[in-house]
Amino acid sequence: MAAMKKPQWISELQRQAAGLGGQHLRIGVTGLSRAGKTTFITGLINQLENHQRGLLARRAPFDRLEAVRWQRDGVEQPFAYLDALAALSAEPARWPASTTDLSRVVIDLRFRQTGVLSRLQQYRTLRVEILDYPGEWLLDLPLLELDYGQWCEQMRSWLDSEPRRSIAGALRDELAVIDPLSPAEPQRLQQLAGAWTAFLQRSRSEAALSRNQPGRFLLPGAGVAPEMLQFVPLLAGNRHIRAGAGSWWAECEARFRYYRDFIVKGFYDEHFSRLDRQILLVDMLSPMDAGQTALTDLKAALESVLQSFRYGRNSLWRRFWQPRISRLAVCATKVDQVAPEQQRAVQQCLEDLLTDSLSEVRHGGVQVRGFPLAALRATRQEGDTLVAGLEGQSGLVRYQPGGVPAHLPLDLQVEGPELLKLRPPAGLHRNEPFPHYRMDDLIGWMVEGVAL
Ligand SMILES: Nc1nc2c(ncn2[C@@H]2O[C@H](COP(=O)(O)OP(=O)(O)OP(=O)(O)O)[C@@H](O)[C@H]2O)c(=O)[nH]1
Ligand SMILES: [Mg+2]
Repeated sequence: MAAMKKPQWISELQRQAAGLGGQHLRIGVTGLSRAGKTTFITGLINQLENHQRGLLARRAPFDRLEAVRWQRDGVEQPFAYLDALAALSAEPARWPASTTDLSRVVIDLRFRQTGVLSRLQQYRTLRVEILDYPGEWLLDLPLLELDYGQWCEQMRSWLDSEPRRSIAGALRDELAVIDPLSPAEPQRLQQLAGAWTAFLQRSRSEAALSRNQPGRFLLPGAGVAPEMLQFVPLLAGNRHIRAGAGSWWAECEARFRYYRDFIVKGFYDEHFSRLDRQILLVDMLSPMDAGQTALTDLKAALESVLQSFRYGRNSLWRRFWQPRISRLAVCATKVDQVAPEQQRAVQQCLEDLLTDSLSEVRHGGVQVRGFPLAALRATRQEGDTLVAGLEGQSGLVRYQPGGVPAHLPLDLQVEGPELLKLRPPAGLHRNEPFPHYRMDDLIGWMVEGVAL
């Protein structure tokens, strides 16, 4: 019998369906320095690559996932997945290195179609795009709203209070005595910019502070000329100053403007434009451990990052209303450091910290959900103790993590659990799903609602 010719309308439908088959999902992974972004992205690729063996296998639409391809060809600055894997699967295992520049992740997922649709089109593809970057850069977003004089005022008020006042020490006085209208001294300016960088480093390492600006002083990234990073806040200045060419003020202001309008704006556009969904990763446990000032700074830092959404013509806030970002996952990271029954309390403390910002985001029509997350579980539970390896040591330790309050008190005074420096678990391999907490729930929620 001769093969039946396919009616033309079926061919046309097939052609259209093929055109519709490729979907894009841009996920913004937003997190301050050390929040766990790189480990999370590595874990995400690992869970997707091993979807058949992990918890995703039982969850729609991943039960129809046929193939996963981590794309490198044609991707500018691809994410160093293999380097991260090499560190994690080393003997002894190491965490991925802290990020020093922007990189991109592109993952293509191919889903099998079922039922009637499968006649028209056998597969649908989803391209997931994510950026990784040093967390320090995120803290520059609020600069988009400031001019140089306002920034100087803000820095003066930050340096007036502890712990920044003590950390800055003599630098604060040096910056305060400079007359902004006097002629600039390039060599001294260079020294002061170096001293400001050292101040930011100490704020981060000694006091666990989050708001360390300008972030590129800590991690410049490629393509930023070092001389453009030579400016400091002139503490005697204010928003009303106007100064002639060649003055301290003019020199610092010009570089501040370049920093704000090209470097920060460029990153903002790259990170925040065209996002479909967003994952906010927050290491809540370290600042809870460090104490009240670290928590206060974290709160202010996250609020200002979330507020960046509201500003500007190209603001996310407007897209929330449209709404373009339809889902925001808020995740307390590294919760494997506490007992499983304490993990929800860590998440609750994070949501307590961000109550106002999150209700504004919800008000804008965005779905918000919390996930106490561990992208990579470094601990194992045995009875009421946790078992894990410590960084720089062999063997395992058994310990009981301290308590986590059910809620964050309003004055942010908490006794956090004592944290140990854990190393990743032994025996990780690219072709086995990593142990984790709730990565499957999060990944499932991120793609929910995408027609696949
Ligand atoms: N126990 C545990 N520790 C984690 C986990 N994820 C990250 N960490 C720890 O947190 C550190 C920082 O994680 P990264 O993934 O490098 O964080 P990041 O947000 O990429 O940091 P930057 O690149 O510096 O902005 C790691 O070196 C680990 O010590 C996790 O799932 N569990
Ligand atoms: Mg990183």
